[in-house]
Amino acid sequence: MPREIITLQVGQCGNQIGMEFWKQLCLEHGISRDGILEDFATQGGDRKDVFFYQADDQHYIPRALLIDLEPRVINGIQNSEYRNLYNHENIFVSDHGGGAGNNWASGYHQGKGVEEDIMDMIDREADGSDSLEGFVLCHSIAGGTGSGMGSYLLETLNDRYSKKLVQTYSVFPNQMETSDVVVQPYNSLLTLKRLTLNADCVVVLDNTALNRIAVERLHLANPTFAQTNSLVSTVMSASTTTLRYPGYMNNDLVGLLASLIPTPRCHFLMTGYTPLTVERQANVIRKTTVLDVMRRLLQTKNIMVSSYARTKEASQAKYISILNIIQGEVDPTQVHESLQRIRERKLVNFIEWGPASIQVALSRKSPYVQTAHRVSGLMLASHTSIRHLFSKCLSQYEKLRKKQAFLDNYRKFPMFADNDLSEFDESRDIIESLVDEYKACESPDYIKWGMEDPDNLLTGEGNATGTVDPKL
Ligand SMILES: Nc1nc2c(ncn2[C@@H]2O[C@H](COP(=O)(O)OP(=O)(O)OP(=O)(O)O)[C@@H](O)[C@H]2O)c(=O)[nH]1
Ligand SMILES: [Mg+2]
Repeated sequence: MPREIITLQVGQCGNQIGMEFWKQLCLEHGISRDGILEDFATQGGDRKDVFFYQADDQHYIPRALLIDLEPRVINGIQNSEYRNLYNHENIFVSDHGGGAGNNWASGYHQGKGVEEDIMDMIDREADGSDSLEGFVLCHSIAGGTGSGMGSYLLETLNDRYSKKLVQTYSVFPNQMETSDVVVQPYNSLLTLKRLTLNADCVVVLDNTALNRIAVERLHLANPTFAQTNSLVSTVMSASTTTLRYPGYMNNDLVGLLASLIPTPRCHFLMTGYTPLTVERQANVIRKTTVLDVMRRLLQTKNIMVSSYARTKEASQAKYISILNIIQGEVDPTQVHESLQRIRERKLVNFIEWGPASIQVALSRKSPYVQTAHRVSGLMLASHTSIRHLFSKCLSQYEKLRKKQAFLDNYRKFPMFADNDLSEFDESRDIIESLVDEYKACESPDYIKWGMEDPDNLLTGEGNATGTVDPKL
């Protein structure tokens, strides 16, 4: 029985990374740009129905909604070679086409205005699946549409599909670039509240780290979005391989996430991938073994989140969980030996209140995509150093808020009318509590955290009693 997943790509970034993801999935499953199964790809064995459905004429169609408040990016997709891939009924571009102008409040408010149209599309897709597992949202947290409208959609999905999983691929802004959106700290903070309260799992894609990896690891002087997005699509497709190539474990998203997220609020994941290559770049061929791959996945330089590993405080940081998805020609005994070696060398610092083990899923590789490497690996991990990324968002927010900068843009919308800025304060409190919870995870007493101090039980769902979200 398929456990279908519906993807919502919202805003410029959401649609651009979504597009790359579908390109990669088409390649891996032997589906042409028009959605037609290639002659060489008919022997099957893979599960296309999780992410695609078939039209009456057997075309494969992505279970994807393309949503934006301005037409440019979606027009680009509709004029590209992939224009016949998507279901045109699943494309939503706002009538006025003006976007949300990097304003979360505008995106949120406009989201509310078009809720009915979008929910009709979502309900139609949901009705078209046999056993819907959940939703994946692709967006950036810094602009207006992906962040604000994305936030509104997260709240609505939580309400309407409360039993379904919601996972996001959330792009965090580049902290090194001053030219990026000036009000991004406001937009990020308000979105982070929804990612904390209304998502079951957030895969953090950090433009700061993606850029650094492109420069340092791939030797690209000025990486373009197309290049960093190819890193993103590699991660997105690798993290879904166990769902698309069924094996003996992690065949559905619930199973995949349950082992990574032991307590519901600490559901932000970091990723790492090796060996990395970018399209059209000459491949450096080297011998890859399982141990090499697993070792490299643990190196901070390969992690796609800026984890501030060089600060003193970071030495306290610990892994809460690790899942390595290894693809290629692998003998399970090599996995066993590699894990033993990593344990002996004490290469991983785990939390003390849970099972301190790296989980490994061996997954098949697409027979239609040639790679130069024998073995490749993706790491999905929950690590307490992610709190530094949230602290950074908080401190940037405080700076801007202290100056009362740019608040008028927000006051124009109902949520902030009459100078009511309590939404900002509430979001700040929730993120502060999230940072505290990750810090508490570093202590062996975490299980007791939040029990004595009622302030830490902001929502009643995020306590640390060791219970797993009932959905997981
Ligand atoms: N990695 C990556 N980041 C992107 C991409 N496009 C935009 N961003 C980042 O996303 C943030 C801006 O958000 P956008 O997605 O452009 O904004 P939007 O959701 O369309 O919202 P508005 O245009 O303000 O209505 C900035 O931090 C950009 O650096 C992309 O294709 N890849
Ligand atoms: Mg936009």
